[in-house]
Amino acid sequence: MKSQPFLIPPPKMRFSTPQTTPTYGYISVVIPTLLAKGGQLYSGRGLPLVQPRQIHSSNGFLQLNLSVQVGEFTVDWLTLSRRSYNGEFPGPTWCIKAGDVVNLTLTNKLQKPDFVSKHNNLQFPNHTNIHTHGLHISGLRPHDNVFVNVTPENGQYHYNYPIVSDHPAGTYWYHPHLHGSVDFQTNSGMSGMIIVEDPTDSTTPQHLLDASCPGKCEHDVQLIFQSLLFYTGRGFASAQQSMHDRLFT
Ligand SMILES: [Cu+2]
Repeated sequence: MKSQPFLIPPPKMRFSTPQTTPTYGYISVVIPTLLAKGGQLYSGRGLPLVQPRQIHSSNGFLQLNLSVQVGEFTVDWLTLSRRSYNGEFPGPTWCIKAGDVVNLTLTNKLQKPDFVSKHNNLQFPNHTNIHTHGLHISGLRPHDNVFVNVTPENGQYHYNYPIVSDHPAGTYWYHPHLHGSVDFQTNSGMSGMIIVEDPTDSTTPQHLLDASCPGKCEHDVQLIFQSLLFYTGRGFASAQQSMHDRLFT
């Protein structure tokens, strides 16, 4: 883990034209995205497709520990440092079933100080929380409450998500939702999939059972499209500049 992902820079670091500033090292690069199953195919540049790590529930529970920390990954000659879940890009996939309970401990290993701006501006790159898309769960604590604020230097929150017994199967999504840093942290790579598996009883048609988890997991390929490398427009680097963030490569 890299030690300090955020620094409030001295005034001379507040650039209006970051592209000309060597300190930030802004670059324009396009690296081919490869889509290949099981990391078997290479184009000669870029990385093979890596399947996100899956964490499966057992006996009706999914016990999860997600740590927000700086991770590094290298594509050819380029090494990127990004805020991440457990140093993984993307975060691990939660594989659950209807009727399960998800117990998630979110720990924030980023550091102080944090950049503060006006309400509705980009701010708080090192504060975080977590939010899910697609799950039919409560928005109250300790469930999916987006007003939870997990502070840097080991702030922690224990989320609890009871998944109803008739929850639809599907592929869903999680990402941070602290107002001010949602875009920035999500663009950094902090997101992942939630798979509610098909029920294996008679409510699922055989042709689906033949092509999906839990019986035929080898037919599932997990894909997330993530804008980790956008260095122009409303991408990671623009947000990074607005938040005076110096974590870069
Ligand atoms: Cu969202």
